[in-house]
Amino acid sequence: MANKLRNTFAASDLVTLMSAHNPLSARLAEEAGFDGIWASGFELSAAYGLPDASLLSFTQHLDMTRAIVQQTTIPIVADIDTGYGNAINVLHVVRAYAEAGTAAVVMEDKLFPKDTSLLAGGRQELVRVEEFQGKIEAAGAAGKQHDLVVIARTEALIADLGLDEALSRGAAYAEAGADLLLVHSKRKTPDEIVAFCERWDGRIPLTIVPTAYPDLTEDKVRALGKIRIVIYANHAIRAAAGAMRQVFAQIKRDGGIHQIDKQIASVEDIFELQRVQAMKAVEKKYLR
Ligand code: SPV
Ligand code: MG
Repeated sequence: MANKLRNTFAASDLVTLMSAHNPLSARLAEEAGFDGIWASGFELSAAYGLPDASLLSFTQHLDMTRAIVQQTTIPIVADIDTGYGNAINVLHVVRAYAEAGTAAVVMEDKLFPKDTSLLAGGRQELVRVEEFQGKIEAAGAAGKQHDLVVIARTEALIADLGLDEALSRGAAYAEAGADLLLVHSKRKTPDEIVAFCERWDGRIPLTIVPTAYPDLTEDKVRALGKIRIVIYANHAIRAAAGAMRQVFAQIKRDGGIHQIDKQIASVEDIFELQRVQAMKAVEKKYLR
């Protein structure tokens, strides 16, 4: 089967991915019209009530990602963090994600165990360029049979190593066979990413995660020319946390669910998201 993300590339100039931490959030993202899903490590960690610091096992993330793949039709881009170890771990891990049906993996050049990128004062240690090139080659080999897209991610800007280091790492990762380069920035304005884009020679397309610099709209991204994927990396969990907090507080305040009932998704809405009708249709066929 053709890789779904490559098909999406052919159909749209800028691919937008929405985060998800379970199949329900992924289904809502698909319903909203996003091109694909970001199976975010940060979101799944948060859903478990844990920091995004290599605490979840690879199979915990893989199991949820597989469940997301099974309940959606759009391409799934899996966040595999550092690849859970060295190039041998990467071979094992990437094969499993490819077999689960993901369209792409994003692997970052940090040391395992990692710390999350946007945390002020977080530990941000990078692996050697040669080591990460080996890991990219391993990812490419492991995903080849499934035409998996390999996105290499540099954390050079997150680690405050500067534009030159980010650019040279990006070039080295392209040389190792990455299909795209994700360059992450924690600056509160788009300037750093814009400067990177201007200096990037375009040998492979870029992916960005504008969490920290939300003013970079899709129109502005298109104008930069070299960016192919934008990832809205944590908006499912942030939307869910904010909405739950508000609703729970109102129920406490009101002393019951009588006021909130009309304001939240109906039980029928959830039935629809669970595809209950489809189950009823097969019940007719098989239940005797
Ligand atoms: C994630 O969503 O898990 C990411 C993006 O990797 S960030 O949290 O900004 O590192
Ligand atoms: Mg992550």
